[in-house]
Amino acid sequence: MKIESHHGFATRQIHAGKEKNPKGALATPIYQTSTFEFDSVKHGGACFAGESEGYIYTRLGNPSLKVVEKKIASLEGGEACLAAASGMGAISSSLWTALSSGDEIIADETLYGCTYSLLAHQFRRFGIVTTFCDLSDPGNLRDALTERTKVVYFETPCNPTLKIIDIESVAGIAHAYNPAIKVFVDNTFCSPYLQTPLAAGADVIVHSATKYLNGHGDVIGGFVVSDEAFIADCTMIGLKDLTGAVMSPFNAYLIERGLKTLDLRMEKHCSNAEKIARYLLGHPAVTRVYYPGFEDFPGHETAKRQMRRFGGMIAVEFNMSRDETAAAIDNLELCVIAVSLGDAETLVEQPATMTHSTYSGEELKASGISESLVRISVGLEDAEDIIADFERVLRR
Ligand code: LCS
Repeated sequence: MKIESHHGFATRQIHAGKEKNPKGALATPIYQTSTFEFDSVKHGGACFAGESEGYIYTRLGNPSLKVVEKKIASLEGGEACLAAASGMGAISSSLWTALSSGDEIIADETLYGCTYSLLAHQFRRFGIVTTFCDLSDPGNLRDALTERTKVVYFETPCNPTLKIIDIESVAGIAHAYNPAIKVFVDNTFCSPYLQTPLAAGADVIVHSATKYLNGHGDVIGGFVVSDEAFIADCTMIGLKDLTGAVMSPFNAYLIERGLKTLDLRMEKHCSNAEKIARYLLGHPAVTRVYYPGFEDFPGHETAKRQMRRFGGMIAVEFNMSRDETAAAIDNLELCVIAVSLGDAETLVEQPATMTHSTYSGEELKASGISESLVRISVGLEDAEDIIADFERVLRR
């Protein structure tokens, strides 16, 4: 049966992209092959010339990857998708494709640490300059745009402070200034179940599939979603020549498997996060809770408009120093001290010490990331047990 855009999210997360395979297997086979046999030299030549559709070599395409790419494109409402070896592979393959020496990026100042490092430090070595500003006030974008701006880049909610950026406003301002500007949104924290940035006017979506999309903590992967032409360039230039960051067929299989339960997992992540955020807010040892679901959280109204629910991520500050906070959370027993997010297990980390250690002390301050901040990726356990784990630690 052909799966179309009018089918519901759950139907698409299970069936979209699937192809009937020759042996009739229900699950997508893992095409664990680096290269593909041609019928003849002539056939091989036609494949290379783009005159025949056959597969050539897994860095250029593979049936296991194709299925999951089509599924993600369907869920995000995009024309096409490219799988990559990691979220950073997706980000670098797509940005290298969009940019040349002399171009400028405007990015929000609160980003995942390695994305920040790429934009703030690495691109600079190749003559690409990033201007950082607070895009939660879209007016700041107007002041930052120049004739050289090629890309506007942000996450929403931002890692790790969950700051909300209005996708429609930012894309509107960027495109009014220059329709050729590509607005990139990193949709990792939401997954397409909670938010579809292309529908709000963005041009390119990047994902770390390591997180909610796979959802089981056993894969590193990424995706780029956009129009056919840009994805073709990302494939044939960004990934093929510049980064080589190809996803393995086995990881494509695991992600496709994880995606079949994305909506169910996201609902539970969101419900659990809601309960834990409320518990933390009422605790005397807690000085601040960052959670977009609270009515007084800046950006709450925008979050309500552009997200289906408020997500599974929380950040929190306690009435303790950075070191005291670290010592306290070391005593958690059920929750795991680990980076990454979106897994079944509740993962707790200190961004200033771990995921955002690429920021200097001053940069952390400018981005609103306090040094004692703790980030919680709320898992799929029983909320009562997660709360009991924090309660035991905070009572000390
Ligand atoms: N984008 C966001 C928003 C991320 O949080 C991460 C990784 C990436 C991109 C990069 O994806 P990767 O290459 O790791 O698949 N974030 C991590 C985090 O917060 N903890 O550990 C990794």
